[in-house]
Amino acid sequence: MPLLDEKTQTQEFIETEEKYGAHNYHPLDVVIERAQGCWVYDVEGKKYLDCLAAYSAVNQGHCHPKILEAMLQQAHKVTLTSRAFRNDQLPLLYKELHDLTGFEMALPMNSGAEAVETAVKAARKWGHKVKGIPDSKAEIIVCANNFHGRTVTIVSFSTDEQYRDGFGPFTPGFKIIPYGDAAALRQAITPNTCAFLVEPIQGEAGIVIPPPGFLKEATEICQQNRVLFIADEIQSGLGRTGMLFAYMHEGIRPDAIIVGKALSGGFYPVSAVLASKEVLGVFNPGDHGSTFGGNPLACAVARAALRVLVEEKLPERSAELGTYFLEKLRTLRSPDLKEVRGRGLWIAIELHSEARPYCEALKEEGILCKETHDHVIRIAPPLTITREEIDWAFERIRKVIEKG
Ligand code: IF1
Repeated sequence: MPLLDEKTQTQEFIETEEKYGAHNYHPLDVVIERAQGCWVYDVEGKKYLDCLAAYSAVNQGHCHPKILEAMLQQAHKVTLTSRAFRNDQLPLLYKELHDLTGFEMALPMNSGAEAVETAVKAARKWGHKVKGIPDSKAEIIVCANNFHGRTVTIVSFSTDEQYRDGFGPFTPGFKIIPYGDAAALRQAITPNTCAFLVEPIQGEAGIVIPPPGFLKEATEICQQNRVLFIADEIQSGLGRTGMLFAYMHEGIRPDAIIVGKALSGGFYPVSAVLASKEVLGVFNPGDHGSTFGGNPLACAVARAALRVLVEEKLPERSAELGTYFLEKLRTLRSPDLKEVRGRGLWIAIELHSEARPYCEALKEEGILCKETHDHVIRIAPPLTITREEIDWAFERIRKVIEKG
């Protein structure tokens, strides 16, 4: 038994982090030192089932050996050439993204927000140069309760006051409609509208699934008005919802999609905009770029991450095991339980009270998950999770939820 004044390693790390780091997060007090598959291990040697998967960036499971191997092999060869020269990994990633998704072209970036910014620039430039919108008049429609990243332009069209507080002045040219409201979309379109940017399922908002038919009607409205339909699949994509992309559940075809997070399996920031030649063809040399965008290390990692998704049939696993997990969670009984919803292995447990205490209690049971928007516990494990691990997790979730 340590002496009273002896600090645990966890406390030491937390104090150092709190002392020298900006406080832009309120993380759970667990200090992770290694991870493998669905499990993470803290500095005290405790293990936890990871039910957040780094906000769906490790769909392939932590430290997947095949992605690690690809990263190490490439790192021994060349990591960064800049786009001033060419490299032997980027064209291969382009081809593999085309073959997998059917989109003609890609523009590679690093973080999700950078890819969203790239999509905004592509849509505006397409609006001005191809659709013929008067210069600097292009408008983009987004949905209330969206989350597309943290840059000043992106929070310019956020409806979350905290994400905007103190960060103005904001970028103009965006209109906000209620999520799921096709009539409002039709109403908001003007001759200057160049794009509709939407999450096929809203993640940060609490895994909010739009009314059936909304996405299909929205794509039809966009086609009728020559407005680009852009799906942000950074969190919902790459198998999370039980299909390769969430938009596929609705039988639609966006004009462009934005990918990130699991595009690298959590090894490295890799993102991209995928679209037609008509859209990405608006970029001329020198229009747009990034020091690390499309670097050979990122491309080698992304190629391996996509190979794992396909070879291990992770979208199919997500569909099968997500249905299994959701059915079990729907047997939970508690007066504090408002709704259990989800698609694939992307599940929300919505409560009447605050979700954070439940997340703290789940941590004590060996499960790591994160509250979103106060009342929702987000359950999003790596897509490599097994039935046995789901059963193990369910017993502990039931203990915490039904104890109340
Ligand atoms: C944070 C949640 C928040 C995203 C979608 C773009 C981005 C994200 C649909 C930007 C990023 C992350 C960011 C992280 C927490 C997490 C998140 F939605 F996943 F829960 F914040 F809302 N589009 N989502 O989900 O990608 O630049 O981060 O690579 O900022 O706290 P990024």
